[in-house]
Amino acid sequence: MRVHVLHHANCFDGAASSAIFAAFYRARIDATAQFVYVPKQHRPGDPFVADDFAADDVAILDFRYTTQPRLGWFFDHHASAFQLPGERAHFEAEGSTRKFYDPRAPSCAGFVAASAATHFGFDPTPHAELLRWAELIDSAAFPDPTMPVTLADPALRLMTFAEQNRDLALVGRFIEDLIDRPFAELAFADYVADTLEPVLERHQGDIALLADRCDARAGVVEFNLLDQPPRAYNKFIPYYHHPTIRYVVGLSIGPDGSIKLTAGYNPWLPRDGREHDISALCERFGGGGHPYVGGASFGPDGFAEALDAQRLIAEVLRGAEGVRGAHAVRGAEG
Ligand SMILES: [Mn+2]
Repeated sequence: MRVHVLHHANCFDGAASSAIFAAFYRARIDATAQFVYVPKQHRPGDPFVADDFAADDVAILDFRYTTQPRLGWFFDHHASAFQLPGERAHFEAEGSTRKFYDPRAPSCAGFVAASAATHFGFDPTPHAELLRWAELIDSAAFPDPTMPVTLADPALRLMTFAEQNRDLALVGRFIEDLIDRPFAELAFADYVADTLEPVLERHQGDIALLADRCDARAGVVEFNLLDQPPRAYNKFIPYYHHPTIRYVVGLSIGPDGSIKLTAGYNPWLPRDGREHDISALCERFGGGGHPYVGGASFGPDGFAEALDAQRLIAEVLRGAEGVRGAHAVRGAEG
């Protein structure tokens, strides 16, 4: 039995969801199943290719739904799970007992564990460390921006490995290791340490670069790193430099050479202080994500389009300051 595990690429929750799913599948569905872990990147239109479904069984974890008839399992918690016409109706009409969606779940890994426990008798307790950190990391519930920027904790080293690793040969190995190796050991395994060493060194440079590039105005930080080499940045650095900013909207060249727009609401501010659905703003530009953090990708020659998108999103987010001010005035009068 060959199982394709299509999961959100370069995301700790995507890797953690895959580990929990494989542990569950071996325990409750087929102990001898062979897993092929296929990382998937968001893109406008249909992000899947025919090869994704060339297996005996196929799961999608922490990533978009598809009406593909070969899809066997689905677990997601993204607000943007259903983007193409008819996808949500297809999911609801099918009523599959193996496809699960809950946009309120703090992490997909936790959602897989809870769903598999409830519906298939899976025991997730051996994976408590993985699940605890997946919940904390994916909901950005860090006590302060220092934890995810200094990256001193083993779990934060593993998060960084998942986000930065570009060696496809290590994707499956890392997911399998997440199933049964303690974090304190895996975080310093040779292949993890080798991958992290240059990443952490460059990260120190990124902290200095973003101190210089973050432009904070009316509650919104914008940064533009389109003149920098392709890479992924730690998304918490702007909040480390500007701990009280409301929103961040940035542009960079992703590791695959595409232009990445990232947008977020400060995770250290009260949840109910957010005036905008970041996912919906990003969907206007073919992207997606969660209500409080999202992104969009543009082709390597999409500079003008990406700059327009950043400006428009930043304007909408800044506009909220005016709206809130007006309400305050009206409130005072009324
Ligand atoms: Mn997730």
